[in-house]
Amino acid sequence: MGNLTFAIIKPDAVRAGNTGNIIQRINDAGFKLRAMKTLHLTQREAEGFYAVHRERPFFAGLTEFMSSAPCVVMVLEKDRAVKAWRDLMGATDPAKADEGTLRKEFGASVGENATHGSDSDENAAIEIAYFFSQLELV
Ligand code: IDP
Ligand code: MG
Repeated sequence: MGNLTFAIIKPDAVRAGNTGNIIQRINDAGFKLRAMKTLHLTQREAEGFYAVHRERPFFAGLTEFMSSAPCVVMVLEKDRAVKAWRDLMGATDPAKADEGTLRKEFGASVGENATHGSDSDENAAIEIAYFFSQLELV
């Protein structure tokens, strides 16, 4: 599982028309796209996905945002995929993200920051299974 991670192109980036640009960057960085689909989460589904954050003050805003418009969910493959994808995304707050990262380029704020990435192999497996069946991983 160490070579897989779970990624989302969040509603802000989809709405802004940056889906294609972000997929191009994923491709250029050498990730293999194992699965991808567009979907519009319900607030309940967003709450399930972000359940670890339910006590945080931003939880209601986060789940409302994540269910506000369609997003693109993906399974990415690369050596040490979790770290590689987090490096490409950059810091959670786009204002603090390094030049050349996706959140620096496409993120607007700490909440609306264009992309999601798993933070561990264990959570990658859980997040992949939340959105995809084994049969959907090519
Ligand atoms: P990560 O996405 O870089 O792993 P987490 O701390 O896991 O960051 O937070 C999950 C998501 O919650 C962030 O990507 C962002 O959309 C949102 N978020 C995190 N911290 C804040 C905050 O302080 N205010 C508003 N939204 C936040
Ligand atoms: Mg996180």
